Amino acid sequence: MITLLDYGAGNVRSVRNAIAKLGHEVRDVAGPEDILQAEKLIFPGVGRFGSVMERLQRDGLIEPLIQRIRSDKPFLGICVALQVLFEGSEESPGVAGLSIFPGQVKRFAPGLLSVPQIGWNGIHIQADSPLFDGYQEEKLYFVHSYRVSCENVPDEWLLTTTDYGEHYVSGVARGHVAALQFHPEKSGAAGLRILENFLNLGQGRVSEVLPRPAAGQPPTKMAKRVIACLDVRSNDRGDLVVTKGDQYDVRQEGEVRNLGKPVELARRYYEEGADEITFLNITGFRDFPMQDQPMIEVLRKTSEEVFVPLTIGGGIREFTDSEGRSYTALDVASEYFRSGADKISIGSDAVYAVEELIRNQGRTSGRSSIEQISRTYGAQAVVISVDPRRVYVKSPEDTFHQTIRTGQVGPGGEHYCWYQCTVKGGREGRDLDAVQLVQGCEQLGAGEILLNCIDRDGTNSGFDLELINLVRGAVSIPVIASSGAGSAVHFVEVFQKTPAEAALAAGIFHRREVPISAVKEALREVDIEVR
Ligand code: 1PR
Repeated sequence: MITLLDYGAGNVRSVRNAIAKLGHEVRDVAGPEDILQAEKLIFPGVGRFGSVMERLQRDGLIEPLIQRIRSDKPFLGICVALQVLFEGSEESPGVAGLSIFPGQVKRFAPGLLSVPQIGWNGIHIQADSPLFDGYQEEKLYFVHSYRVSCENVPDEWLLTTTDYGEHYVSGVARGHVAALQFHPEKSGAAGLRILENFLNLGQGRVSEVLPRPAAGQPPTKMAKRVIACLDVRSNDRGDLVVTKGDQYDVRQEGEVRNLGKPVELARRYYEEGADEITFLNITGFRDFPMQDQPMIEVLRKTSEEVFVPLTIGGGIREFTDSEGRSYTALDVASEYFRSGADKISIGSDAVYAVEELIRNQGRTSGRSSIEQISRTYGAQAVVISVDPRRVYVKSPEDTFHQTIRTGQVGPGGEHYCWYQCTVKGGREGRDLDAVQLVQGCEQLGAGEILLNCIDRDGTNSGFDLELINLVRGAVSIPVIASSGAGSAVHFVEVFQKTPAEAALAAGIFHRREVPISAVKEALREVDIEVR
């Protein structure tokens, strides 16, 4: 029997599902006494440092947790649950952590690498531990902006280290207590094995031998991510299907194209090695997702079988239903997180939020969907889905928007273009450009950009590299290149010619034209790091 500390923030369902998949029963912590009495306790840290500590405080769990860890009872902490073992964090100044270890958890230093770190990185194991029985140096999934410094962890606790611009602690363990920065429940088969090793430990210790700090290890490397995207909507018969547009037009001969069932396709992509799966509820701008139970059901079912990160977008905004009940964007996002999403993606509402930010001359209100969700769940859980379209102009003076000189000449012989943001699935263009949008969203607290391109969507003609370079150069958060992939070579091109952290495709995977393994193989051949 495994006891789970679910304090109602973020995606705890994935950990629950992973434990169930491994054949163990899960019990929830119902009160402080369970913390002390549980045979094995898992603390899946999701959300911001401050909100995690606030909930622990509210539920009277701080002292029992400290006592449990100090008395060396089996404990596995994940992600923020590693960070709360320290005195505090730059993420939530003034909030005290559990203070098992000294020092503050700090934000990754600004530099060439995007923050948050989102994706698959390696670990260096610094102490023998049965947690890593069977581990074959696979990459594991990390998602965080703050990290533990090596100098704050006593040698006898150091379990693993990782490199991301700097060398930091990605795991601590001693006796029966362990905490990991990466997410084993989201790290595919490799992560499930680590989790299983913890579940099967019996009375065994997680760290048996004194550490041997290794000298001269090459830095671990972050992989470029390959993401499969499923655009989902109801067809005219009311069945929820995966569809695919051609420049966002998903109908062929009047019918919504049907490329398969969402859960089945997601499972297939997981098995084929997708590093992440994204669902976009493409009619979410007009339907209300909390009444759209099939989509939530898709997420629930998928998260039972797919152990890589799941993102869901579509319809995340405030809403009043036909009975006059009001929901905030945070309510909608929370429902998605509870149903198994690791990240949510906001499209139309992000455009409106940045328009308001500009009207307010850059002053934030604290009320936008991005701010609300980021405050509770952390920036790394908030993706912005951008749906831009090229607008060609004869000269940069013809618009106040940021233009580029483009290698792809416009229909009237124009050599310049800007990227116009759209809402409602590309149906409505706004007076906002892609650079204004992403910079505004970063300011409001978004953690990642999913950069679509209406001109390229479904064309198989390759990613819009000019757009990707423009946008990635304008922000310090990771960018997922999307729209236009037609071959494995297009993935090589996007990673060689732009700094995008990830690339996403839909059509070629749905139609089985290019397997995910072929994409990875092509990247490996040119020494691009992949999982
Ligand atoms: O505005 O917050 O409700 O979110 C709606 C979401 O639905 C947005 O993320 C928006 O991008 C998406 N969306 C709306 N309409 C469409 C459509 O296609 N008619 N899909 C749509 C966007 C773009 C990508 C696609 C890539 C790769 N689809 O998701 O998967 O372009 O395709 P490819 O590899 O086949 O070229 P809100």
